Amino acid sequence: MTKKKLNIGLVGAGFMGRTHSNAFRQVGQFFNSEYEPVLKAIATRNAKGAADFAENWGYESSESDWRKLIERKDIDLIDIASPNDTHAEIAIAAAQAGKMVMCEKPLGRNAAEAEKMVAAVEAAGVANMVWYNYRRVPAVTLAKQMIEEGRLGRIFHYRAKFLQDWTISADVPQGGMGTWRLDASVAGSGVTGDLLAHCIDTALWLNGGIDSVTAATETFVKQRAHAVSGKVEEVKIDDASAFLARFQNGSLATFEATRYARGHKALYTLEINGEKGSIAWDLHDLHRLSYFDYSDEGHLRGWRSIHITDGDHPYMSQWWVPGLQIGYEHSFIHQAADFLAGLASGTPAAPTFREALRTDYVTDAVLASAKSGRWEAVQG
Ligand code: 4PW
Repeated sequence: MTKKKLNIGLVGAGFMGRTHSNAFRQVGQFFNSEYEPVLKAIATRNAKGAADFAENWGYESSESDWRKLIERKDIDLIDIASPNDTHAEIAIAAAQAGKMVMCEKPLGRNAAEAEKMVAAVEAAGVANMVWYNYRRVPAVTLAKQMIEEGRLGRIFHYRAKFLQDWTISADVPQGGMGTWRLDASVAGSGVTGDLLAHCIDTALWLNGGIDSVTAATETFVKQRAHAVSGKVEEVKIDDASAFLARFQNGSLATFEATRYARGHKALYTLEINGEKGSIAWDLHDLHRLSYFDYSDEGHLRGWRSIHITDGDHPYMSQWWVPGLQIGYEHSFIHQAADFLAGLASGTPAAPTFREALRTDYVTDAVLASAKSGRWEAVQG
């Protein structure tokens, strides 16, 4: 079958640029689609960096200004993997030029910015998606399936946390390459938009909408040198953020994220407790879904550990033989596969910009509540 070429222009050559490039390179080998992603061009500000990235990942060309990608007629899709403060401008320009747009999370630095991005892609009628990759870890996708099958029954509790420890030292600068996540003007917020956004996206998907939140945030290191200017500046991001949430289905939830949990690098865990059962998942053991089924016979009842490597499990039939594992990068490959499947079927892959905007509404409410000290309603 002759495949339709999908010419990709990537913006950003950092960590996320690599995860996306790897996904586009591999997806066609493992997932059948009528579309074939073509790594057409990469743009990043540093011309040599762009050229090196292009050579390493197999992009046909490179640019040092993302605007060049948007002007090019031979590019169908702009993939945004650059820092958060660039998302809106690039996405809006790309949509106005009629390009499809994929964007790394969070969609905007705040909901107001994200709303403009939603308006732009919807006005242009172009395909769009936000890279919330953890939905596509097979164990998390299986959790969704189990909830839809009614295996947990009425949900009482949702519990999620995302813990890291990489900013404990006061010597870590803010701003610049690699440390822009600490600069509020670039990132929008700290762990709320960076880490809790993942937890919130998964939660909205698995457990439905959030009505209201009450939050507390803390900034442990108050001043840091700027990575480029060297000037010591006030730190305006939240280093840690915790909140309680009331979901529309009546369940009560707790969320926590920090970059000050010594010993933890990327511990994303979630647990859901329902009337009929519970499930729990841990990114450090991503193939495993722990499941407690209250309908088991009493003498056998207990937490079971489902090893998600079987052909019956989501996405796994496309990989190796049962029992063999996949990893973090595969969640991005799955997301690329779903995007291509969405293009082919006409049913857009989730989360679209509009769906991902809901996460920005929650993170805005979390930050507002941390300031006001009150419960805040979630917009949308
Ligand atoms: O999006 C998140 C990043 O900003 C990631 O999922 C993990 O936390 C890894 O790096 C940061």
